[in-house]
Amino acid sequence: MRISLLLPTLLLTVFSSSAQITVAHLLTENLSDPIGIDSRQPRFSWQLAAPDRNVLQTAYEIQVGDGPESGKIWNSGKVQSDQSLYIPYGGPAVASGQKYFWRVRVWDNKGRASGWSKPASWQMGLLTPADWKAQWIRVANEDPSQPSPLFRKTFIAQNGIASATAYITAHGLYEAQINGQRVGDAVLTPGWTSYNKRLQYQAYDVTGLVHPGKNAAGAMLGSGWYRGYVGFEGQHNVYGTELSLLFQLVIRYKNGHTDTVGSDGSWKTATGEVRHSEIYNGETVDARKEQKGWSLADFDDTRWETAQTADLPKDKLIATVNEPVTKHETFHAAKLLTTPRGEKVIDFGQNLTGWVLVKIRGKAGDSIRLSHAEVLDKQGNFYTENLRSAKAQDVFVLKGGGEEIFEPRFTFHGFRYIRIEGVDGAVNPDDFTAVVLYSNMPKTGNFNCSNVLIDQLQHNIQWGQQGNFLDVPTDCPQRDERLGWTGDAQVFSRTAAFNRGVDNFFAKWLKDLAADQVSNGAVPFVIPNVLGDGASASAGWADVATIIPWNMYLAYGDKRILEDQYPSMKAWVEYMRGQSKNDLWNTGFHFGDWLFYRPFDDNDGRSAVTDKYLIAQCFYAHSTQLLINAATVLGKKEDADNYTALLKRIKDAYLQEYMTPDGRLVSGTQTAYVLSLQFDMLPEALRKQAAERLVKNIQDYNYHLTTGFLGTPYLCHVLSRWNQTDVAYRLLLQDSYPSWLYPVKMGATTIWERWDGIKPDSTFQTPGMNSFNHYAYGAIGDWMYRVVAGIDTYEDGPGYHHSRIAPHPGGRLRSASADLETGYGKLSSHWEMKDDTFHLEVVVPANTTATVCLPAVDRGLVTEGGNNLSAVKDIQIEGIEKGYLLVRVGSGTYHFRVSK
Ligand code: RAM
Repeated sequence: MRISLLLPTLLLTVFSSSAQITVAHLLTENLSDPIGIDSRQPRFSWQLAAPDRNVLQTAYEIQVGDGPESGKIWNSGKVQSDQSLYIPYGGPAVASGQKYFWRVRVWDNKGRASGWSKPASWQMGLLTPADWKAQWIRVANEDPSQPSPLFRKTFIAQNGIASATAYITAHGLYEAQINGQRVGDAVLTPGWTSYNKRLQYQAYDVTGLVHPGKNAAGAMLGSGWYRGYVGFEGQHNVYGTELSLLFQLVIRYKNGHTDTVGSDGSWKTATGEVRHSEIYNGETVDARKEQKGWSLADFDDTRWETAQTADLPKDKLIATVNEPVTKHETFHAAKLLTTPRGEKVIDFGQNLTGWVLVKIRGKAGDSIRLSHAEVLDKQGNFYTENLRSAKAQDVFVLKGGGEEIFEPRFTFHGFRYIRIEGVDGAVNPDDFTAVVLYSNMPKTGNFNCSNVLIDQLQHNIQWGQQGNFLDVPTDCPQRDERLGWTGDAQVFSRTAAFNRGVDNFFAKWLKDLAADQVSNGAVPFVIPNVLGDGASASAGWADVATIIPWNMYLAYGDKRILEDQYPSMKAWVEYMRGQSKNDLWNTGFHFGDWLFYRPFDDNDGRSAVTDKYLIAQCFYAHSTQLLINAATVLGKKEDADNYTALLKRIKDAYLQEYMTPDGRLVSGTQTAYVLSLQFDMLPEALRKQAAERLVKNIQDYNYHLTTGFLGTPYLCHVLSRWNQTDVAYRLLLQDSYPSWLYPVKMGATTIWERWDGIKPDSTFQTPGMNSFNHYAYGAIGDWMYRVVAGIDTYEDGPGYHHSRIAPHPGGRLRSASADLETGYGKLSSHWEMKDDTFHLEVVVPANTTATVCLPAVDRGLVTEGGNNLSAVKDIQIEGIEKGYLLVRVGSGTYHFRVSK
């Protein structure tokens, strides 16, 4: 009895005195064991873990070798450094297609050394055009109805296979197979880039698919973004008219030999069951035309035609840096309905992006047609008018003789409902599964609180992100648009970086931005640009060029995005400078504060219209400020000085043109005051009264926001910065139009494009522009994480190297929590009000520190882990700021209590 009581204490002592540090979670270029890396100096990141508090790394050693255990290729030696993210490889030149292994060990501030980590690996891509032995191939005479072509080739592999890697890309979309098995799990490959300038290939480890003896490899192609319809003006063939394939398989043998099987004039081609596909319009699959076993070695291809080689460029090929689109959640029918019009409709309960997998039985030639819709109308009928010209229909034709399974490949839809046509008799809802598609970004953030409507809002924000991060950040997934709208992406980017790991996603897209930037520096409305160079340079849209690099730098602490994007950032600021007269930029077309509040009955003149050139000048200043920030981080002193001088002139010109001497702005809207305050446009002395005017305006609208795309993301932040968090909470909790919770109350499961997509009388906004899956207004998520739960990073310790935990209880919330997987590990802030006592649990990852802001003015009212604050030796009191007690902590878990 005595022993058993003692044991836990004993174990605890032993455990803490010998507490070990470990190192894990090794990433190369932010990816786990990636294949196909372009960077000749790949960067390494890892995480430390230790059970005790205040752990900081003081040194590291990295070994790189050609096998898991060896450091033969490069040994960094012991490097005194606290850096644990993005350390560049420093060894001899890397070789194309070569696989490398690395491991790391670290030392900490308590004199401990970790053991070697488990090894991680990466494999280089094909680094030069000459590494591509394969040739581009295509179909000699394509059928005008554009069925998907199949290509195949048999080959012999020898004994002793060590590894096999497939490098594949296409003009169009591809799905590859080897010996009857699908290659990889990515869909809609090769993704979407500015194809004529940058075309991604994917690299796959196919060692398990290739065997000694006779094998077959092949691929099927679809039109996709390459030549299908993209854009709302009927554009198609934007990048070309013909589909082509580039396929290279490299087999390495244990004896050091390699075999390369590449697409060339010996490949065979035919068509199969995919008879037509378009992203907007859907896919037609006719199972009767299936070429069963078409990628098996013994398939009879004597009736297939010979593929034609094509002299197409290989110098634009790039490895894939972002996570590919893959399948995620699946949904079963929540309800089967017969609408008033008598149509059979399934409700999946969630507005999503993806497609429907169907199990079905019938006779050869029977067909089923699925149409997709986001909403039912007021009468309960299937509503597709807001899809505009996008047909969004999949048609499956049966071959008969048992259960058949259909799933499209080269399309996607934005939908919650499907209409089913062509099934005689009863529909079995279990035969239909909605499959969700999005870029495979790691989930990093969680936010929840005691208010169920706010939790639903967070759910809608996440689903808005998932539905629109499909290789590029799209505005919407359902209508004939689905384009990489720059304004939408910039307003949502900071929120996006909380919910999911979007560093590689945006790094890739920003390179397309730089590639498509007009030679005069103008940034297109959409990236990849399918609207032409004239469709560019709108304030708040084009500023994506400066805003996203800076936001990604803050969220991930990676300087490289600033280095890579710096010329593009600067070119955009120079564009505005070139357009300005006397430092005032007041020319050109601008979307303005897109979709701002307009009353239903527009007769009272209360529309919240903000002068577009006032907005342009604010963003001119903001982009210039971000360029100065980037120049400072990158040590470009001369640029920083020059742009600081320019910024002063931009602000002077602003005041002269748009503000009265007493501090009134020519547009008295929320957005005008929000942008002026957020971007520090006003002299210090006039800011407080500007904040008061903003609050007064909000009160005049009875605590409703009236902001559009550009004012909304900053609205609550500005209120909090001027100590008006209570007003911000009133806006957040507002549930009548216009507000964030109005759509939630109307049953939304994603963020809507417009505040009033469905009006209070259940009629719709104009079908010409009414998406129910548009993430821009979801930008409030950033305020929920950073202010409500209170997780933020200091700019001089970006990527949460030095984080700020500053929860703001309010809005009658009893509790709120946020968790974030940072580069260093999990950072959390969970707060709860219990009997007048404020409880805060904070988790800070190793190798970082945090400043915790506790809502207390007197340290005597605060305890941590039950002890009075001054008795806790590993917590440092930093002072009082705006009614908060600031304490500095190192890594570890902390339980604070603040009593009244
Ligand atoms: C529409 C969409 C998009 C927006 C542009 C200006 O096409 O609403 O989100 O950025 O307009």
